[in-house]
Amino acid sequence: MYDDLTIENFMSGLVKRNPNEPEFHQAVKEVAESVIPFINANPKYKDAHILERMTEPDKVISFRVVWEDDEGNVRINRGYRVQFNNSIGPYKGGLRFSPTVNLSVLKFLGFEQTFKNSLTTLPIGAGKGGSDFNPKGKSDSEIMRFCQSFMTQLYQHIGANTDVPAGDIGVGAREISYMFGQYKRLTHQFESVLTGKALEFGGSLIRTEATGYGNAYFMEAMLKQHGGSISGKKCLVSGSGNVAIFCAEKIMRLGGTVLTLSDSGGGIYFENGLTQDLLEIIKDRKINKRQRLSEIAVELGAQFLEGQKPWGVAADLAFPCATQNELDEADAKSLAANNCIAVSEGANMPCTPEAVHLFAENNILYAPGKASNAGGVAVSALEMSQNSMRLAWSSEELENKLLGIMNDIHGQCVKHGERDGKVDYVQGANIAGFIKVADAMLAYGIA
Ligand code: NDP
Ligand code: 2IT
Repeated sequence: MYDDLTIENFMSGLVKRNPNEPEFHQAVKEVAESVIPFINANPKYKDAHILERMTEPDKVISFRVVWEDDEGNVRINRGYRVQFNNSIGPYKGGLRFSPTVNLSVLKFLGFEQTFKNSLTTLPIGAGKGGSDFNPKGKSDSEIMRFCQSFMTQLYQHIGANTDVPAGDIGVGAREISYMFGQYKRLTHQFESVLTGKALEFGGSLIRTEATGYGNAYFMEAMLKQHGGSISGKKCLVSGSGNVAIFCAEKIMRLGGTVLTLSDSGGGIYFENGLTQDLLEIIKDRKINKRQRLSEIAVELGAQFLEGQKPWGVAADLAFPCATQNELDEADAKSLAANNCIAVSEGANMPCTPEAVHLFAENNILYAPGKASNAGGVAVSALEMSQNSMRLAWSSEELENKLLGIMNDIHGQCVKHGERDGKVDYVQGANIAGFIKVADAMLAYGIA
C-alpha cells in the first residue's frame, strides 16, 4: 500500500520529531538498519507503521523532586519515567540516578528495553526512568530523603500490573529499599511494584548477580557457537558496579582471567589476574563503602591507570559494563590490534556505532547489550513471578532458569541473525525482539 521505507527517510523524520536527542537517535538507527529491510519484506508491519509507533513512547512523565540536604538547603532535581511500550506486559525497566540523565538518555534506554524485554521470553513491557540527582558524596540521610521525595511523585504512575521499576546506574539495594518503603506508606499496598528488593521483603535470590552472570553466560554461548569457551581466556571488564563485579565473578568461575575493572576515575590492572578474595574486597569497598578504585588499588596490589579505560590492555575478550559510548573507534582499534576475539556488552550501548563497525571488519564477535545484558531484567521478571505466587525459588533453580534464558536469547539471535554461516547478533537480536512486540501491536489494531 505504501512505498518502501528507507532508513534515511525514517531517520530524518525521527530526528525532526525528536531534536537534540543524540543517544535516542543512535539507539533507533541501530535498530532501523536491521529492521527496515525486514519490514519492507513483510508489508503487514509497513502498512501498519509499526516502527513509527514503536519509536514513539506511550507516555513520558517528568516531575519536580524537592528535598532538603544535611545543611538545610532546599534542593531541586528533575525526575522522569518514560513508559515506552506495554504491548507484551507491564512497563518494566530500571531507574538511573546520575547527573548525566536527560530525556535523550532515558528514551534510548526505554527503546532498547522494548527489544531486550521481548527477547527474555517473559511477559514484560518496557520503561526507564530516573533523575539528574547525583548520589555521589551524599549522606545516607540525603539519599533517603531524595528517594522518598522521588517516590512521592512517582507512585501514582506505577503499580504491580502497570509499571515495575528496578535499579540501574546509581540505584541499588539501598535506594530500592527507601523507595519501596515510601510506596508502601503512600498506598497501603505491599505489592511487587519494584524489583531488586531485599530478600526480607520480596526480593529474589540471584537478582543482584543476574546481569553480570548473564553477560558471561551469553559470551560463553557465543564462543561455544564458534567452537570456543571463556576458559583460559584473558578478559577485560570495565566498570566496577553491580554489572561489572558479577560479570567478573562468573568469568572467573568459567575459567577466564580478569585483567581489569574501571570506574569514572580510571582503570585498574591486575597483572596476574583478579581473584575471588580480591573481588570480595572490591564488593565491600565499592558497594558498601562507596570508595573509588584509586583509593583501594594499593590494597588490592593492582596498578591504577589514572584516567584510562581498560581497552588498551592485551586480551582475548572484552566486557564493557560501565555506561553508554564508553568504547569508541580508537578503543576498538586497540582491541583488534591485540587480537581480541569477542565483545559482549554488559552495559547498555557501551560501544559506539564506529566501534561496532570495526568489530565486523575485524571478524570480532559482538553481542549487543539488549541480548547479552538481558539477564538482569529476566530475573526481575522472575522476582515478579515469585511475588505473585508468594513463594521464593532457590538460588540453584534461579541460576538454571537464568542460564536457560540466556541460551534461549542466544538461540533467537542465531535463528534471525545467521547469514552465510556467520551470526550477526545485532540483526538477530533486533529482528527477534521486534517480531513479538510488533505482532502484539498488530493484534490490538490501530492504537
Ligand atoms: P552501577 O551504578 O552499579 O555501576 C556503574 C559503574 O560504571 C561504576 O563503576 C561507575 O563508576 C561506572 N561509570 C558510570 N559512568 C561512567 C563513565 N561516564 N565513565 C566511566 N565509568 C563510568 O551501575 P550498574 O552496574 O547497574 O550499570 C552499569 C551498566 O549496565 C549501565 O549501562 C546500565 O544501564 C547497565 N545495565 C544494568 C543492569 C542492572 O541490572 N543493574 C541491567 C542491564 C544493564 P563511578 O562509580 O566512578 O561512577
Ligand atoms: O537495563 C536494564 O535492563 C536494567 N537496568 C534492569 C531493569 C529491571 O527491570 O530489572
